[in-house]
Amino acid sequence: MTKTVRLTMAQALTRFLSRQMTEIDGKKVPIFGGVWAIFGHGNVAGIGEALYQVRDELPTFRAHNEQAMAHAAIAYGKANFRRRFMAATTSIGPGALNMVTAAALAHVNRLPVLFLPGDVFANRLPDPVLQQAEDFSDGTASVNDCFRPVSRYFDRITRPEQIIPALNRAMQVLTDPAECGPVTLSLCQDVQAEAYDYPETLFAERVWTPRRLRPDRHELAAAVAALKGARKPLVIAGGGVLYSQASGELAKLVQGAGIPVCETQGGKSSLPDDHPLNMAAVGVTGTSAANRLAEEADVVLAVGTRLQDFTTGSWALFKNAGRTIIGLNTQGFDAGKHWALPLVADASEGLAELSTALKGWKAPSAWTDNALKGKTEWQAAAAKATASTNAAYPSDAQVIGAVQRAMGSGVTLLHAAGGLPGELHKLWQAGAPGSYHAEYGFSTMGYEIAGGLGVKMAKPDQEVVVMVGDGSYLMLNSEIATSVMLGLKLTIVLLDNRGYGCINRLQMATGGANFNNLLKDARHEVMPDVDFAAHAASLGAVAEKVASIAELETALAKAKGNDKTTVLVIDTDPLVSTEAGGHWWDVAVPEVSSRPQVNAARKVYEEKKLMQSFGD
Ligand SMILES: Cc1ncc(C[n+]2csc(CCOP(=O)(O)OP(=O)(O)O)c2C)c(N)n1
Ligand SMILES: [Mg+2]
Repeated sequence: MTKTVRLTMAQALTRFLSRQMTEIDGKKVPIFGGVWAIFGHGNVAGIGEALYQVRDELPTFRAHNEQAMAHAAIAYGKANFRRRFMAATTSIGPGALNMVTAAALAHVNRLPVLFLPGDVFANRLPDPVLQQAEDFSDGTASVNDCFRPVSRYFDRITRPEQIIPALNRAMQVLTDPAECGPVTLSLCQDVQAEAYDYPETLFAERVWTPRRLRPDRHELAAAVAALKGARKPLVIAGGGVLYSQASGELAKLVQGAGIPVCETQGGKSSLPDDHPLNMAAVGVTGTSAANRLAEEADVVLAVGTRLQDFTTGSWALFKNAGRTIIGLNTQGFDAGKHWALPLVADASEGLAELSTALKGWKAPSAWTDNALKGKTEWQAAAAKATASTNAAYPSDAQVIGAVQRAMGSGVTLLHAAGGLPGELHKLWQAGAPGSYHAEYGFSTMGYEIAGGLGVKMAKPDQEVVVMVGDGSYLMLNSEIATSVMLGLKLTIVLLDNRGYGCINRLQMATGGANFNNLLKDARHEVMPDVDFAAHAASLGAVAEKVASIAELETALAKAKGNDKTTVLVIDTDPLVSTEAGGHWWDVAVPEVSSRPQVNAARKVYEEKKLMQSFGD
């Protein structure tokens, strides 16, 4: 007879989560770093009671906003290279839906997170309950169905025993490098509290190790043949290099064969910025060093990248007509994109096998030397953009220079939206793998501060520096208070250009009037003058407004000694961005307009569109 234990569904769930382990550096650790929770109707009585039972093995953390706590959970998974992750639970209705945007963020970025939103009563007796939407024609619909398209696995638990196969499936998805993404177990509130005789074996300790898929023989042979025939090979390193912790194998391959490397937003820090073969950022926000190689490359080895438009310059970047793209990716969907030669494998395993097969082969030295020269030229341009200044309104690049000088490359730098991603991708000199944390798959405003908190939980000994614009800050800043409460220090640099600077620039570039982006161009009775330092201080942070780049550097140096979250505010220029580097990006310009500026922009747009290649 199977031995059983009588538990509520929620108790079974939390007990199960607390028994899942992984091994990091030979040490067994819980795979779940904890559970973020905002309680309410639909989770306080069920999941809330169950989390209390396991609070010593599976800590619960309280936040101020469900989207933000989900950001923290997701950032934790990313900072752990997807080897460990967190869960997040909410009440039904608004609490649950507040996590949907974060679910999409994790879905796009292929990051593991377990969502446990409360759901309506499975028995429907008290319907409609508080916070329940009513569908006139579908009795099974609930607002939590919104999680379906943004979850890699979605299940609604309407009977207590359903949690048994659901947890199995959840763990498979969370730990599978190819399928990895958000899992949503939507927990009907009555079912959370229902008891069932669960088999004791469900709660046995399990140790999950990452699956490292090795390449198929034929795919490997085709990739090796393509690379051996290359005159101008180039590697694009994406986030998959970091998740696979393949930096060592990447360095070995490219050093052996003299192949230059460029990095996507997700893949930046795959090699340190000062690695001679690292051409750094590629694409729309790329360096001149990387982009001129991408234009000419005849074989592009794309490793662990989704090849999104910022990487490919909306498919106008690669100009060598006879080029071959090799897609080394653990996920077949990505490996075969744009008719690439697929090489389905874990990045580390795939790179190792390519190294072995290419032993003794070298790219033509003229190509490698040309790359090194291009890097030197780029470094001079970047140094100019980031140099110190006395300007009253410095550029984002000049602020980045100050942060880099004050903090070095040893910190973990985090950003997500606004003008900063482009500038940081080009200009930040990253150190160790994972030290550059960008959320630029979904580019969610409001990821920054909560994301920083998640990174700090994953790397408590690291200085975590968050760079954020005034727009993103105003959208979601509440977890500053949580960082103070948990004693998890962040250094937040807030660039106040009084509006949505990058969108204003995009508006101008597409012929638009300055309209509704900068505060001065928005309908107003009173011009807002937000005192960000006072605001951050009210949340418990150490906060200061600095008047210059020099003051910022001094304040950052001082902040290193603080053990409390520190917010440094600086006014910046909304109109300037770094001219050097970069590439065209496809943003559709209106075909007809009464504005001559729009018509002129449309003409340029139509010319640029001709650079795009289709069918590859
Ligand atoms: C949630 C969300 N809403 C809207 C956008 C579109 N968007 C991208 S950047 C941006 C402006 C960001 O303003 P700020 O943080 O001040 O940065 P700045 O552009 O001024 O550098 C907007 C509205 C987004 N990425 N995310
Ligand atoms: Mg701004």
